[in-house]
Amino acid sequence: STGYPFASIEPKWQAYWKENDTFKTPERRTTNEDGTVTKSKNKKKYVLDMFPYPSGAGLHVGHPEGYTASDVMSRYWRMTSHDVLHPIGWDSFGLPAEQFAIQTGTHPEVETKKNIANFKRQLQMLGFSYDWEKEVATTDVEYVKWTQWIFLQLYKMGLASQSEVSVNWCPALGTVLSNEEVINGLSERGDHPVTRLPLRQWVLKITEYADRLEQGLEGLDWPSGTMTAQEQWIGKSVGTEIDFNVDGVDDKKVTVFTTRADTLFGVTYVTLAPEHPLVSSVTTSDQKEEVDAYVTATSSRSDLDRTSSKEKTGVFTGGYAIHPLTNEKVPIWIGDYVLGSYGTGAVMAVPAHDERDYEFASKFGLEVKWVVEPTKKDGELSTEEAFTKAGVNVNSGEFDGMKTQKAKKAITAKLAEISSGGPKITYKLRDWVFSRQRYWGEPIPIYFPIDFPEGVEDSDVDPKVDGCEHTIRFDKPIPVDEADLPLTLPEMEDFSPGDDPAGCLARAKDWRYFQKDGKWFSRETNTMPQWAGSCWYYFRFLDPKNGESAFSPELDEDWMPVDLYVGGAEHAVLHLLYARFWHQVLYDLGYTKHPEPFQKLVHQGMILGSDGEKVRNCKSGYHLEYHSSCINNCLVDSSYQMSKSRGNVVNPDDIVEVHGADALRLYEMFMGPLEAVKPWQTSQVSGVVRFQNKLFNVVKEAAKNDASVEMDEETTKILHKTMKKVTEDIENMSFNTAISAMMVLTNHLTSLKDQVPREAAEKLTLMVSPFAPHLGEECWSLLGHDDTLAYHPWVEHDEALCVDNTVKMGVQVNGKTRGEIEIPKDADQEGAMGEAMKVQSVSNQLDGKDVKKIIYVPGRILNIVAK
Ligand code: ANZ
Repeated sequence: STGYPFASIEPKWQAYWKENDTFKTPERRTTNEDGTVTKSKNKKKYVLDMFPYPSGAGLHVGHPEGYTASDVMSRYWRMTSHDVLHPIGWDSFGLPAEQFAIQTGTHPEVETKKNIANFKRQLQMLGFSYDWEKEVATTDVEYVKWTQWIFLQLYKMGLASQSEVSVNWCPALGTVLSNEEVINGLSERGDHPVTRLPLRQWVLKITEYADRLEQGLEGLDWPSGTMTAQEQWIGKSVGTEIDFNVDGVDDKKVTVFTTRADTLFGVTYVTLAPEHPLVSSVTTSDQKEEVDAYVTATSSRSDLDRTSSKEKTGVFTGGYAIHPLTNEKVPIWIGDYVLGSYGTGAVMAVPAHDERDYEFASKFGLEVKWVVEPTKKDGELSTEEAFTKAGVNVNSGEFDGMKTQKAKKAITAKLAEISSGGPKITYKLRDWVFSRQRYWGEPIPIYFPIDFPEGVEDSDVDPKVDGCEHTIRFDKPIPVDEADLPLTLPEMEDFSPGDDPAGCLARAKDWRYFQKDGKWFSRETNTMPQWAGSCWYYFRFLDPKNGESAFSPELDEDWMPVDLYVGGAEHAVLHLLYARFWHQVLYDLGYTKHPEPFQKLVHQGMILGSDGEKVRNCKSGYHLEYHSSCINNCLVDSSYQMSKSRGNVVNPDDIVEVHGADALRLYEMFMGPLEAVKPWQTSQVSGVVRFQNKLFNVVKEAAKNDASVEMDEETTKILHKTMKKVTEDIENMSFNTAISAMMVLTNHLTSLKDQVPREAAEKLTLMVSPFAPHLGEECWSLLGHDDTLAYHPWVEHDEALCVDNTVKMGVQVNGKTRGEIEIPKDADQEGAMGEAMKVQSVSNQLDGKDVKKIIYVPGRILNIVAK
């Protein structure tokens, strides 16, 4: 058998698809001559890949894994009468291009364009069935325009505002980083030191959508791990708010948030976060020095640090709070285990029933009051540690004897009755800090008036000139007129952030300062984070050339929501949360009819290298956590994440050059279940190459035959079983098992030598085509078709031909297996023995012996006892 000449065949079909617009997205509605509209009768599938960041390194073998999976589904759905939208584009703003620009002086746009061209070449080389007419890049001026337009909608809804935020400022990178981007006080990218700094920032009020973001998850077909991660990120907490008056300070009260109102009688002190606004009013003069020192000492610690350190720290303020039900005085402390940004920034401390409070109280010798006891079946109360489980109330006055749930309700109701509190829902979710002090992002379309000293006229001054005294009125933001969008970036030579936290655009004075109706204004110099562009690209794919609006309502109706979204789990939590937030806002504004953007979500598992950074050390800790079930798998354990520094990155270009695109696609789908973490083994690519060659040769044999070569019974059965299995497996996105089934069929057809029936070869060709589309088209044409198979109806099996009416069973002689027989399922003992005696190894054993007993359970056991 000869090898399959992929090197000439693959480019040929790629050119064919391009020339014939094979993968042009079908119109879902057409306007007839009489003005009526006809809608497509087909079902639709919107198949979306998480679009790549076009890095300088080009595609990584991890990219084609997800892209092949979505391509298989797109191709399969086209063959099963669906209208398919399968677009791709570029998430092309971001730090690396900017860093490269700073180092080399090349404009980030130049580098970005070059990288996009390379990525595009690679994706086309892999034969993905994208509709390239839909291509968009988040850096396209026309795209930026609509990203800015969405920002303005958020602004008009009151969902975008400025605030002084204590941010993670990284001087080396010259930018603010999110909490997730800071690990142990260092930037995730580059390991530079990070400090806390108050900075004016644009903030998007995602918290106003917390409840919707949580509710909306219901009904989505997403991996449970990602669902849980989103839920945890949103962190809905149902509890009670309780007011404590402050002793001797009449107009002030400390409000706490608790999920354990039932433990109210166990409160022995109250703890404020060091940044709590009441700290100075409750602190007595004796304690002031100590309190001030503590507040300063803790101000640089991150929330993560504060909550994760075992050793509790704190100071007494000297002040007291009044218990709302007992009127007892309890001391007010400050402790940094209480976060300023969660709940109310204050807690009622119940050391008997909360571990953190217990540790704190033990350290500072504070009182512990037990107010919940275990129910009888749960055993005795131990006073050696906090009892944090539910139980029965004691020492709680009228609430004694109530079980935890009931006590929570009763105490909350009582507090509401006396106007000292009530039920409250709190979220862990924080508002989204949306400003970046960088060049390579979308300018935020806002400007501010400028004040000059008394008596100075705008016409007399120029704020661009050094030394021109002026004040920018950040408190009076003005949105750019929608008609003036896009607001483009200025040309600059030096893209480095510098040490001005206002960002490098602050130096682009000709861009920043402008006059309108004789008045001077200053533009916002912050840009949007990279997340912005990826929040709505799936909408723009519907309608990438629309100059009038971001996308048309008809196309939204025709194609949304995304039916299948494929991408890595790494970015999942934040990207999906941010995108869903924007989507819900656009939904509220009536721009989309669909409340959620992504109906089904699938993550491809990471592909590991055979050398390099161990997955266990994965910095984000994410893979360890997310794939905890895989970590015990020895393959994963001895494999490593691919990284440039370890030199174990497999480049798709190299694989394609040696084995072809289809081999790479087949290998990536054959490696194992799509979602599993899998090690790359270049040596195993030869397995799928052999399959590809065999399949090609089988088809060549069949192509020589006419209808006189008929399907024998065995071939018919194998074929139908394979068609059933491959169809079901694709539906379940179980691609590796689909490929195995095709391998079995191919081996069988190979054994028929030159007697391969055309029917079998055609069906096999259709089945393999979503996986290996070039091979599929080539075989299809060899079989005499002069049209693409991309829209040919998918194979259909006959259920009756798929059931097995024979069974294979082992034959034992005196309890030892000696051979195997295949007999009809309902064969009787005589029939089974007849077959067994034909098996040489069985008859040899029985030679010269008397059969004493036969144990036969149809389909299960045939044991012959002989002496
Ligand atoms: C009293 C109490 C008694 C509590 C008890 C727990 C057990 P989640 O589920 O995370 O919402 N808490 C409230 N605000 C806090 C803050 N800003 N920083 C740190 N801790 C805070 O947990 C809510 C619980 O976390 C609240 O209930 C409060 O402690 C604490 F036996 O109040 B609890």
